[in-house]
Amino acid sequence: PSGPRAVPATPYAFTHDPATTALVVIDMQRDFLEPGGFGEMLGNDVSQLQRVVAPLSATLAACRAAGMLVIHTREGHRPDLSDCPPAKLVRGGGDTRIGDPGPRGRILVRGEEGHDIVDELAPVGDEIVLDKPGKGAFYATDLEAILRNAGIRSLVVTGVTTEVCVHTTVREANDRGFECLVLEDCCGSYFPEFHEVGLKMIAAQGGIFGWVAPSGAFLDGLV
Ligand code: TIU
Repeated sequence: PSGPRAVPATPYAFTHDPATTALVVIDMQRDFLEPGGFGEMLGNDVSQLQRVVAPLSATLAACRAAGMLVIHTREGHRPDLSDCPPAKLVRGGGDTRIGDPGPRGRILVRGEEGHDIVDELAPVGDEIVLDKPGKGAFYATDLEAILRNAGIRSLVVTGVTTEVCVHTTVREANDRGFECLVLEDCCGSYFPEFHEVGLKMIAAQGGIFGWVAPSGAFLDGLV
């Protein structure tokens, strides 16, 4: 089918048209999902994020088949770290820092293996890959221009981590007038309780900055 459809969601149905909806996949990088990267450097158990890969892979395939705009983001910095705020560079307190060598190359640096997206979710064809220096995908990027030029009104937001880059991006998008549906099983956190409460914060107060649904509810209405 074509045209608008309603996805059963919290706090109420999310109405969108796939022709004006983009799938946004946030930071599904080795640096966050695999040992030896930025996520582990910060003291996290990176295995917590693995459960996101399978449902997100299925969602990505369905959105591609539906002809939706797909945008992948990656958090990271220029090799000379000139776009990394000193405050971010020193944060974390560990021995290893952004830019230091790791098992998959320099940590959180563009062009390194660890910085790239995991194989299962690799971009295909002309899908947009957007490099961002911060947590939000709108900060210091051309994301807003890309979305407006493509006539996008709604975002289906996925990726990691729920309460950091996903939340920041959804807040930024909401303030810019985009309607956001967050797929609960397609995002994840190193802290299960932050994931749960992070999702609640989005949909509370009548959907204060978005909607939340399982990917199945979104995919059921897509094809
Ligand atoms: N540390 C953490 O939870 N997240 C990040 O640093 N970046 C993203 O969420 N992508």
